[in-house]
Amino acid sequence: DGDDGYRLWLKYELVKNASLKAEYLKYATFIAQTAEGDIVQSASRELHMGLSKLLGKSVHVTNSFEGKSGGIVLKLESGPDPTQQAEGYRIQLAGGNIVVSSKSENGILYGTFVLLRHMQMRLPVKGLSLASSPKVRFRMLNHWDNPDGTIERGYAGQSLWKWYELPERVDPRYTDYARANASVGINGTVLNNVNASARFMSQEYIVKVAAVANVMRKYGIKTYLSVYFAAPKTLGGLTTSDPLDPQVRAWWKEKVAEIYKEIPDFGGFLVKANSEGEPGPQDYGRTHADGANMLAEAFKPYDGIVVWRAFVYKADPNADRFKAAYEEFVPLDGKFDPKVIVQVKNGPIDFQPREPFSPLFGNMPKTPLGMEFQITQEYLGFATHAVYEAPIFKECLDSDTYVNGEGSTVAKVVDGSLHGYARTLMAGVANTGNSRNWTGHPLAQANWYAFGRLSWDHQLSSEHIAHEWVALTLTENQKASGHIVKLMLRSREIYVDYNTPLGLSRPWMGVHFAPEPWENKGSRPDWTAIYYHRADSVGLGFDRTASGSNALAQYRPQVQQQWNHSDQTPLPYLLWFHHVRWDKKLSTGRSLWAELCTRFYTGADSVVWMQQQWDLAKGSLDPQIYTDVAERLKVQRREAIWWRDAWVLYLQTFARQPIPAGFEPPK
Ligand code: GCW
Repeated sequence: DGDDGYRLWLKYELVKNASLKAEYLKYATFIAQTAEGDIVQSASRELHMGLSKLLGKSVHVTNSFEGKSGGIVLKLESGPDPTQQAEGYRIQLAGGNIVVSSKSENGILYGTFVLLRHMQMRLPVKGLSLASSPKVRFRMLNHWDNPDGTIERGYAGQSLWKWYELPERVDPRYTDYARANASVGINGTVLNNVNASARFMSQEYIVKVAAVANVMRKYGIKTYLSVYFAAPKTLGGLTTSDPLDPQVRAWWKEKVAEIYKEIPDFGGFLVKANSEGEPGPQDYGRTHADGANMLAEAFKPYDGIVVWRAFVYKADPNADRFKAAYEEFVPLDGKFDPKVIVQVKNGPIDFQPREPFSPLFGNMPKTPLGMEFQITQEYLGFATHAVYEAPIFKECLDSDTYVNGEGSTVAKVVDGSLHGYARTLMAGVANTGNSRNWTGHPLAQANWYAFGRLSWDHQLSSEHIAHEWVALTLTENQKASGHIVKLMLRSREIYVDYNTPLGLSRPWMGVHFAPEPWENKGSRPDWTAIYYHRADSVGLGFDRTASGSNALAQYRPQVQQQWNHSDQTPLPYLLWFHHVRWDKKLSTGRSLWAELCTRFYTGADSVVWMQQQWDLAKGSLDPQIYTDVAERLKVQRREAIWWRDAWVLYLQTFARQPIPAGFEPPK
């Protein structure tokens, strides 16, 4: 029976080890659901289903456990406990039962999934004592899904949301989507693209959204919408969308009220404004703060929030796009309504395979800054390249901004501990679609999983998460899982080596897939690869030191020190900050040109190593999943060579040097 990947990491395979099974069965004589509510109800339903698969036993659900032992108790904690946040959970042994408790229904659900995961990982019950609270409050997915079912930068089929069937028909898959998210602690979802259609603000769509929200609610997930800033004009028929216009403000207030009538726990708005041609407050000479605060005012009577994106840059060939978000947003610090969170992409440009952290982090102490990661592989080979992203997320979160001295990591900015933010957020641009296996590439499921786990606890290691995911999803066999985890952990560096080594970025034009490092005349001046890599007869790379754009000045001196001198800049960041001569000798002993060639060639060859690791696991894998990944790795191998050759041949026209000995020149 082939595995179609639909069940993700929630497979609940039968426990075969007899003594372990006996241990689990000791606690499987009843499930006591001692609290009421839809979310707790979901928890006990999940537990019932999970145990029936794990243990082959249908465990009955009761609502009390007085004097009984040998069961699993789901219960709300009463009384103040400062160590536990509302959504935190505790799992303990007490009175011969496993007790899953929390101050909130959400926490009970999260604890239940953790208990199930514990059994999926085949860990003992003896001494069981787990407790955890999320480090970030809003943990959400951003879908870039359009009303016509297409997904911007989506590579796993069409949208999960079937707008034409809603609200009457509610696809059962929405429930499985909600289960998967809740199982990793995600508590919010923005259903539509930030390049937003005003249609989502119409009554017709609000009731459709409400039908999806009804499903999400049962799993502790709030529903959000992206909004089109000019909707008062295009949908409301007003003459303006000026955020300071009283009629415009009234329109949004009424709109938000309409939404809350249908969705009483609505999460809020996500806004892309004055970015890549989207309308915004600057169209009326107003600021981002004016726009965001107008929306925040409309949410005053409710719990909802406004998430305002900082992804902005202008089509100016003489400006450095790297600096744009900082320049527009830092002067607004302190001007935003408390309901606003500014959402910042991890890097200053745009989800490149490797970027330095965005200099906005740490520089807006009075404004909650949320993190935006991209789970979908827009710049990471779509659904044919295997790239495990946890190391990308971690690299950014662990970066030290030095804003309050050493140890002021990006993670501490985002989790609010550095500046005392009242509201904290981590968002991931979803990689889901209606492919049977959700993400197209089976290994891309790990990126969804990893995002969720890190949004809950950014201190988890990439390796820990990979081990978990492989055990839950692919195989219990230790040796096989060792090979796969190794493959996953190296996959990002391998991709960088054949795609954008040494700090190169954006070798692409519109589609963001094929190698296009050459100049694209006639497009926007900043939408051509040469704007980013600056190849010329002297060398390669973007000078962002004081002799160039001086973007480095946006960082604290300790950070500048790391990147200021080309001799000391770690090689992964070299060309982000320096224009380096082709013949310059690097710390590896090779010239820039030779080092580039080495990376392109070894990167492409390392895909063969990935194939070998995957093959070594073959005997322990489901044949269908094995074959799917094996075939995608073949595509990746072919495309890695394509990348290598395109770059090498192109850069050679500037470097005018032969391919170093030992590497077979492209034909
Ligand atoms: O990465 C770029 C993408 C656009 C995207 C934009 C953004 C949703 O190429 O497709 O638009 O970023 O993040 O707004």
